[in-house]
Amino acid sequence: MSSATSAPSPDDHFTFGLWTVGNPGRDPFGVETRAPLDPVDTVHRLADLGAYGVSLHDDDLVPFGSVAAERDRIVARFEGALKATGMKVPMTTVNLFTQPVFKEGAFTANDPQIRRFALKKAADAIDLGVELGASVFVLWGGREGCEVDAAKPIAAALDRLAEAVDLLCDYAIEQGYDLRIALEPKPNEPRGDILLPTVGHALAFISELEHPEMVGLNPEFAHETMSGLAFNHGVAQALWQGKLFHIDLNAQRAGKFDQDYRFGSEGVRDAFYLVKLLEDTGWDGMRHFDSHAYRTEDADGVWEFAAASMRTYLILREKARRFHADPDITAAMEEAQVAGLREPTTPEGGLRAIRAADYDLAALGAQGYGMERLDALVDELLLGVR
Ligand SMILES: [Mn+2]
Repeated sequence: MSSATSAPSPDDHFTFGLWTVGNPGRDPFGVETRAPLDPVDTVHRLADLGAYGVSLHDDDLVPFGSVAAERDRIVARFEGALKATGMKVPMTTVNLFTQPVFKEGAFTANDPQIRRFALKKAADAIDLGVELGASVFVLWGGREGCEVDAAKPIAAALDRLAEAVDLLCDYAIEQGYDLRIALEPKPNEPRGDILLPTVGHALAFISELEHPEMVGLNPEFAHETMSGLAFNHGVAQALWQGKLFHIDLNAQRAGKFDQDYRFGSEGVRDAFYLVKLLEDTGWDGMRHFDSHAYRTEDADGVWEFAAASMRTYLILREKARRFHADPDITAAMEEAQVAGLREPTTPEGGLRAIRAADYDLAALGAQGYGMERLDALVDELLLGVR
């Protein structure tokens, strides 16, 4: 049996948000179709399936408004499940979007009192994450945006967003926490437009922060695809800039609502190139699924969804291995001059030599690259006939 069909193991670093398998099937037009899950049961089920760990929003584990004693009891019980299973919590995040208080924004709400409450909640969530062993804290600003442009000067909102991230970095430093912050871009939904809509916007924003070295990205497949962008290109640039701190895997069709489908269920080719990128570059972080089962599913369907998410990743990982081992693909890549791109452009003599040289434009313009053949070979690989 190939490794594609072997069972997932903790070494594969698969993680799931508590909110993913715990998604109760609610949508804007319909109520829940599934019962809530106990986070302790979720940890045990995912451990049985071969996952490495779970991630969570503060409110996924400790219901909003819980008093301190209740919080401590819940956390202790959850830590018991982690200990019993060996499951880890590599990433946590803060829910700054569900409660009515955040309807106009959190870190970028017009009302300073709301911004201060959001920071208090985020600092509490950082404490919780560190207590659970997390080294990445994700900030997804779902409510940081607007529908009424007249009511939200964007530059001022970005000032407040930077101020909030700076304060949280200062807090982590003061506490001596080994923690990095990962921003998660998204173009829209639930707000009409959201700040830091793409990987590119977020990378540029980070350069304006007081502690840019502590802040990176948690890009999500669905979110970049919603913008019509190539997710694997965004991830490649984040890696290139040393800013891939975490990643959210799922599936999405461009031009649709935020679908959060099971990884690989749409855009298999995009998913393949993403997996190939992560594996080729030796990504040693989490393969984190931020997705949910279809609303049609009962509890059995949810665990099928979780198992299939990991299995699809492993199949694509095996396809990436075969890509490199396939002599026809290797030959087609040579014809496509792929290796030439790794060669520095500048010859001895620099720009002066470049300007002095003659170029056979007719020959350069006439050469073929054989990329149709290369592309078709990749299709054959993905379709299982090579
Ligand atoms: Mn996400």
